[in-house]
Amino acid sequence: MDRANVVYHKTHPLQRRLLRKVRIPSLLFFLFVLLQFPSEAQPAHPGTDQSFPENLKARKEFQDAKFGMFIHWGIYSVLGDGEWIFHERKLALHEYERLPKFFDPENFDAKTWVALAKSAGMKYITITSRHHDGFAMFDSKVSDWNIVQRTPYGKDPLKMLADECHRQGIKLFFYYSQLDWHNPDYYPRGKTAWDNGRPDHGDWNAYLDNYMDGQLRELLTNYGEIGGVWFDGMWDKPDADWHLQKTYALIHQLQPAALIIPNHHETPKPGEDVQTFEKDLPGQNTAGFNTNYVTDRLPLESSNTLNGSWGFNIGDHSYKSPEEVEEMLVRAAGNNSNLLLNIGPMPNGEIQEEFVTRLRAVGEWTSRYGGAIYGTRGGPVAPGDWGVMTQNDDKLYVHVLRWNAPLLALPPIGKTISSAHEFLSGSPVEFTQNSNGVVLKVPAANKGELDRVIVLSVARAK
Ligand code: FHN
Repeated sequence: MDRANVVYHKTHPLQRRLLRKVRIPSLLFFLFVLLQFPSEAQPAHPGTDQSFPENLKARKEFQDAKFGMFIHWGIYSVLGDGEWIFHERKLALHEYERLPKFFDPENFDAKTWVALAKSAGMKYITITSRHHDGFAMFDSKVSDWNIVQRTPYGKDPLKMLADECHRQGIKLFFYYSQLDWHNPDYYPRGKTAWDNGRPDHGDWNAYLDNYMDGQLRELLTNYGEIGGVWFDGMWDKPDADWHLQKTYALIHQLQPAALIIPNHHETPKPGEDVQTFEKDLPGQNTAGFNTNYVTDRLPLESSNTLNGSWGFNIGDHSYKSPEEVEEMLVRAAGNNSNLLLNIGPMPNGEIQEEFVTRLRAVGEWTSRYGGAIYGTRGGPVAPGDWGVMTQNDDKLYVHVLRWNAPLLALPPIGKTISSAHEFLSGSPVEFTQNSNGVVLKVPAANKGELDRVIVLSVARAK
């Protein structure tokens, strides 16, 4: 069904005959029943209006996936100093517009990128289709400010990536920056504005309805099935009318299963499918710009960087170790969230060795521990410094991350445990359970063992 454009047809003669037969009291009753249900156009709660089955299925698959690769890649990588360089150096338009001429990623190989994500145990990829510089990394007809028309490379890497993702069976999401430092119609400008030579006027409606929606239409039409759109940048103009319902309806009309993931750092709004948290676990807000509110209606995601940067940063050596990434993944899962882990490829199309080796090491870990992560949900016990719990069907997984004592006491879990064993070895684990909770005899950690996982078997939920 076309959910964006609900068309009211004229009454058919057959309908007219039927209507004559229906008595007024039954009509009033019908109207009363109808009013008991929230209409699609005006959802009762934030984010609850996607009731169509493809979308609900996609949300569940997203939650099951747990681990994704975030890729920030654009012409800014040429300068090797992150994706904000246009803004940070306060460059003029005509200066930044020289950059595409140096962008020629001759070593880009979609197959290698997708294979790397898979080897890390990542189940989806989210790539910048354009960042705040507004430069489209895809073949866009809406403007020539794009990779095909402005760079010597002249090809569409997102098309190659999408095709490869389809081939290798991994979902592809497009990051799309609503904030635009290049287009004059991004006006009135927002918090991050500087004088880069754009005129002091512009057509905001044209920017949203023609430019942005035009590009989104391209992304959701020309690249096959897409996992969804990851929006960023609304925080630049928090009080503006972003025509969100129009844009969200367009996306769901073109691809009902495509998930809308907005990084606006606010409470989810109608039409959104996932609540995402930047550099934070849900609700923790250590970064200072996320909301503390955590929805219990939508899938959750936490994004973070493998070093300290999103876009390629030649001087950033603050790499996270594989163990740090693994702990992030476990803690995300215990918080009922996915982890979207970022890398910034180089301008030649290669992914730097430091990322590759770390991702492969994480992959070794996920290949052994993935059974206690993928397809699970967080809980039932709330996460703590000691560790987290995940669960599915008839299994509860206790991930012991920081606990030196031989006994671990957990609060009541609401289910009767039939047996307990170590996840990797299968060796039985001693436990007691009563109305006060559960006490586990935690096996001693092997050298370098990050996550001691104990499996509790319980009765399957009916
Ligand atoms: O400004 C961007 C930043 O460059 C990066 O894309 C991150 C990713 O979550 N989001 C923005 C800041 O909220």
